[in-house]
Amino acid sequence: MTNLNTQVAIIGGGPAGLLLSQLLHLGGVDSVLLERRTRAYVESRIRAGVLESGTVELLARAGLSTQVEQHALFHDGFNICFEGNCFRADLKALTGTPVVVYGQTEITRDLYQLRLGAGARILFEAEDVALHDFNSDRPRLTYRTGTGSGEVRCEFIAGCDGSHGVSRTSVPADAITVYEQSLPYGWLGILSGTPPVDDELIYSRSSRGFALCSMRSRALSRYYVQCPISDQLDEWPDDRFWDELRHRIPEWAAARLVTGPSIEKSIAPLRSFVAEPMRFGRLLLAGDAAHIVPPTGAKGLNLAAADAGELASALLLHYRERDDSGLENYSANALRRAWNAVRFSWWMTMLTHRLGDEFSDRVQRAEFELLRRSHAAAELLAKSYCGTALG
Ligand code: FAS
Ligand code: PHB
Repeated sequence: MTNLNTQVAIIGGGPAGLLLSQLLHLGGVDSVLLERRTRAYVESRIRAGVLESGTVELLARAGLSTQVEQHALFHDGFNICFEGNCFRADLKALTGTPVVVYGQTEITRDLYQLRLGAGARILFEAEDVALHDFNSDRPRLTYRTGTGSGEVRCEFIAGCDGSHGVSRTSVPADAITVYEQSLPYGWLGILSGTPPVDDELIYSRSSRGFALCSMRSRALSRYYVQCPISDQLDEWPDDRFWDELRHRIPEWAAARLVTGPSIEKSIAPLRSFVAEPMRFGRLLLAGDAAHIVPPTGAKGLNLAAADAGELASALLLHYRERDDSGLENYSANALRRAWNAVRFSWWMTMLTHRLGDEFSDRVQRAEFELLRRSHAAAELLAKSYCGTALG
């Protein structure tokens, strides 16, 4: 039995857990992080790609400014296209801030390098993590690894273990309320070593369904097409994907499309999920452990980072000033951000996905025309996408 003592025990080594661990470390607060998978597995996951300026500032606070400045792409706008007609959301003119394209894969890799380089206590392949006594002032975790079982005695537990983790489900059912809405569709995404079709992202609503043209660099493209959530990857060989993508994006973009073998291929669900509250005594939830948004609004990773930043500040206030106001306000603040992101991501999904009925088609067309005619509508879209309109 390996017994560890720390101030904050963190469950989950994705963006939320890693960023929290790094910000606490820089503030002089000790943590132990338990991650179910190997480091290589976590770093191999291809997920988010677009960062709000607030997230970039948090990453800089965590010590990642050089990596972002050297490798990120800064975008002043993006295109939304409806049946081939495009509207460019001019983020720079409408909000004054760009969005930054820097993959979640890179962020987790950078944070693991920083944390492990600083001697962080990170337990990989931690199995059977269980939470105990988090309603007391002496919470603890038990776990098992290949070398045996162990216990982490701590003062706080941060549940950063994503949507299928153990933290949220350890809370008594009568102490938590879950809100959920899913669409019968998913995003079939591929990563390819090909140049992007444009310098900026293209969200395209065609009669055949949604498509997104994104990127990770000028030589690495990330594409998505809407598909039934029941589809299997083996139904989508590369040729079928490229052909479907070509039919769903504007002709000027299709003409520039460079295809190549997929490096990664996966299907992600279109789902909204919020658990309230996000604090239970000495257990605090952050990131996907508490909320999920459809990727259409590019909010998931940004929400996780915002939770980690706010939770780190609240814990540092507790330890430095014995002031618990940050902890007391954490859940309300994080939920306000989460519901704002759910609102926008749901709206963006309803606007850009083929929902299969004429009524929705007509509403989408009217919404798209409003974007083109109304400065106020375009401004709200831009500020929501950049995160400056969200609480
Ligand atoms: P994560 O899920 O990233 O990390 C949780 C960690 O906890 C994982 O490493 C997991 O192994 C670990 N864990 C789970 N259970 C555990 C246990 N019992 N014990 C120990 N560890 C445990 N967002 C976007 O903005 N844009 C996108 O395009 C996008 N695409 C996505 C595609 C997919 C397939 C998925 C699942 C999500 C996508 N997201 C996207 C959202 C995603 O980026 C999340 O918002 C982000 O990963 C949230 O980070 P975390 O909260 O740290 O959760
Ligand atoms: C991505 O590049 O993975 C990406 C970009 C924008 C989104 C979702 C995903 O809205």
